[in-house]
Amino acid sequence: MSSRTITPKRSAAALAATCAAALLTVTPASAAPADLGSTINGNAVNRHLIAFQRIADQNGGNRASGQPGYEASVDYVAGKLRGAGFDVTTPEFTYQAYFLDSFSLAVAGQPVEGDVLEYSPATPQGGVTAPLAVAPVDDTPGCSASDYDGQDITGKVVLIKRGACTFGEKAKFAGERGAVGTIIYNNVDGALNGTLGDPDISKIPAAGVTKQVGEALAGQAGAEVKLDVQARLETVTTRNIVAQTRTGRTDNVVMAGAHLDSVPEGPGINDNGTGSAGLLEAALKLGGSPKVNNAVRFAFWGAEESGLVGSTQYVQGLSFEQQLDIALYLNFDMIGSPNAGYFVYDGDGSTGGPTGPHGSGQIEQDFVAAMAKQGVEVEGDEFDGRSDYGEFIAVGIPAGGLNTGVETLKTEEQAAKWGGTAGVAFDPNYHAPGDNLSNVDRVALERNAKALAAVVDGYSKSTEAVNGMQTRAERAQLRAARVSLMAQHDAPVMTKAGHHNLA
Ligand code: DPN
Ligand code: ZN
Repeated sequence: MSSRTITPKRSAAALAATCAAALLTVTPASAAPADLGSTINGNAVNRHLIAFQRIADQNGGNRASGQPGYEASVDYVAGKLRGAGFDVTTPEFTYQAYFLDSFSLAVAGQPVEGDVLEYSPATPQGGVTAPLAVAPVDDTPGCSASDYDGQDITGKVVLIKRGACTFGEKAKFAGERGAVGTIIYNNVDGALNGTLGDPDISKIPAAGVTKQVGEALAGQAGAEVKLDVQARLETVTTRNIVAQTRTGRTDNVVMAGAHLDSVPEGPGINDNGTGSAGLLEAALKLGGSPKVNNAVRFAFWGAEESGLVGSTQYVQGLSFEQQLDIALYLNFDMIGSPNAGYFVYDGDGSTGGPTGPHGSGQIEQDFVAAMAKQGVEVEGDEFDGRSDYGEFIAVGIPAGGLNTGVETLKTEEQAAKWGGTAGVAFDPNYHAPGDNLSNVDRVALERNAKALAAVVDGYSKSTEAVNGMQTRAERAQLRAARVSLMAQHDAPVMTKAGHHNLA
């Protein structure tokens, strides 16, 4: 095992002093050098969270991409990484962001509780007023234009049940048959929280309502609907941070990332101050020129909350050879949820979700072991496409990582195993103003940060267990096979963090 610090040449006097100091410690001479995980201290990680909270407080309460709180977060993180001697760049990128100015929905003169679907076109000023039509409720409601064969929906607002295809497709088909708007209702309890997926799919405005509201509206065909959406697309310029060690092989890079942006609604301390803080602290402890076999590249992503934009553009901006230089990718998004669970991305598909690229099962095992070492039993978490590993696995790069749970409710069994409260979300403040410094589980944060550092440390020495003694040609072949497999299956995923585009 290598020591983390490079031992400088020392004078005889300094050496004598060091030896004397060593004699005073209880560490046996044979003790292995500390691994990176054991150098991580929860208070040091928390200090970065305090910084993010202050940055949000000084910048309108958020750290969202395109906003000053994000820029200040970049300055803080990049400054620390530069200070630690990393090779740091902050590549800029742009994207189209959807801004909603106002939304209202009324049926038969009564206001109806609902929300816009992300990327819904705006209505004219003053909204659209039209009679309500109800799409047939079958196994594939509104999933093809022929669903409207027996019905004239021209000039109407169509009510469609969630299920079987994307919201974007439902809106598109209704628009093709002449509808002037659509209301999509949930098929499970809770808000629909939907996105059309992209700004071009639908020509007609789209609203989302709960199951209860939708079922009530289904009995009101012909009633007058007034839907008013004032929204716009704007080009946002923002950046990622990419910091690499100056040592280690650059053709077998260990990559680890966390998104640094928050949603506009709050300071984003758990989501994802925690992942950023843990990753930053591990980088600072590793240092810019460690004695490693493989270079380590840390990424702090921008615009994750706008649809995984920073990580996606980063991966797509690399040539195939540059992608091949990346041995694996590790992701850390929410690692201090206040009602924490302990989740490791399910690389081998054993929980029933998609299997990660070749090697992802080994990464899963290495995280399981790093948590077990701290006495924590974990559960597998599906690669559901909701965080920045998405584009890495799409191009066949083995991936893994940790999270402590999002909006899902903790079960009795999980509460018995991990503590916390059953029937309450892992993070009740997810994407809300309450995602602040008061609502973090610091024990979970420290454990996850230690595991993060331990696993990064291990791979900086060798990735053989993940990729084998692969030749470059073998690696290329495996990744190409993976990409074509993904294309065949056309795996359904959520395209925006927390915003379903699907049934
Ligand atoms: N991607 C997270 C967000 O930023 O909203 C939510 C999330 C984290 C979902 C981890 C799944 C796993
Ligand atoms: Zn988020």
